[in-house]
Amino acid sequence: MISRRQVLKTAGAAALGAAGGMAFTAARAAETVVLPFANGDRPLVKYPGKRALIGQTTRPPQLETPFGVFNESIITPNDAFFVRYHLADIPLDIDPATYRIEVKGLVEKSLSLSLDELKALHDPVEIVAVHQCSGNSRGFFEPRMAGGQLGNGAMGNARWKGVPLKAVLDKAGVKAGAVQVSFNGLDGPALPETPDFVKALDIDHARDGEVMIAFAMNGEDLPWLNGFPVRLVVPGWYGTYWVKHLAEITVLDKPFDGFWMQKAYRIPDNDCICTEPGKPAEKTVPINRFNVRSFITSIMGGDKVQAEAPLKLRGIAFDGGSGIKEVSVSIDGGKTWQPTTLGEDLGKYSFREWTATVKLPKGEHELKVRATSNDGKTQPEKQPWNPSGYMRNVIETTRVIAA
Ligand SMILES: Nc1nc2c(c(=O)[nH]1)N[C@H]1C(S)=C(S)[C@@H](COP(=O)(O)O)O[C@H]1N2
Ligand SMILES: [Mo]
Repeated sequence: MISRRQVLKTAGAAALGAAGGMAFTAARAAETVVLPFANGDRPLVKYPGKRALIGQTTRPPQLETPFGVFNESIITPNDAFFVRYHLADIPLDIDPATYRIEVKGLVEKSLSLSLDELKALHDPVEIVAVHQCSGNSRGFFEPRMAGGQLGNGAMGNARWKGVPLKAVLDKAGVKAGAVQVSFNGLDGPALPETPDFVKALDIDHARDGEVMIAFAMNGEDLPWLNGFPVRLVVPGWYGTYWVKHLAEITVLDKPFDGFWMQKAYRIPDNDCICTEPGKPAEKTVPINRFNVRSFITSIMGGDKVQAEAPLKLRGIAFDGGSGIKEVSVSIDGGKTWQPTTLGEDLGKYSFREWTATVKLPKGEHELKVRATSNDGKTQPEKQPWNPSGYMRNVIETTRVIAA
């Protein structure tokens, strides 16, 4: 329960005072991990409320989920969920008793909602949904580009619980002429020149009844680093819209003109969502829905398996909300494909488990997995390139040795 004042405490490490807010160092675990690309060495770091995760940056904290976690369960545990921030001045002291969410702009009546008032607006709704950073898997692009060199761990699947954003907007009364709604969290830039992190959705999207102000994740309060006490959940859309520590909602009569919508998080406006490697896009649009992806989780590249024996393969697939229709695997580098069995359906926005049993002759093998979604989309054999390294969804290859 959210009741008392909560402060993010550092575990096993000293908190350091710094200009522009409290920076904190996390305990560094003894181990390191190597992501499978050049310069892939990463420390494992332990933050409050988190198990040891792959450290990408420390100020602000950015953590990636070790890939093995996705084989533990279809729901990603809160303490293993990835963390991404843009701005160094993250909130370190939040009092849920005095927390307020402002709703303003083109509305009949501006609101300043306490957490209790928010919860009283509507019966809680729940949705299982994948949350994924636009730059998930960026480190695998060739040629490489600037940005966080992420492996495949900037994603996770959780059961989110909250209040539909629509209920909040209806309470305020959206006026005619509304075009977009912008969302701002409590974090801010360390330097005044840096633009604050603010995102926006079209008014119809914001009122679709699915976009949610979430206050719980997998049956618990949101972890601090995942947006305590409330965050936006935008099912099927990239994580950049899932504003954490949500404090300000503004209804606008024109498209939001802030940096993080107009300059950042944009993709080439063409069918392949691609450019010639190294070239900028002529025309761009804001990034939006996930494309379809799938992974083998039960074995990792380089693993040794038993030859000529039944080998159970398992993994996950997801897309931007049409749901997974089928998943196929190949044990011969993509020449032939065989069907897999889909697991329990937790909803069209969730990870979907798949399993298959294969038999490998002695030698080295390239295992591949390919998902098709209900809207008929599938994964490409060759990854199209884009300047920001977003939306990677190439058919994944796992190399194993059968002996
Ligand atoms: N307040 C705030 N919300 C934010 C961000 C941020 O920098 N500040 N980053 C966004 C991006 S790009 C991603 S991928 C997700 C990451 O959410 P997580 O840290 O819970 O994994 O938060 C989104 N919401
Ligand atoms: Mo992101």
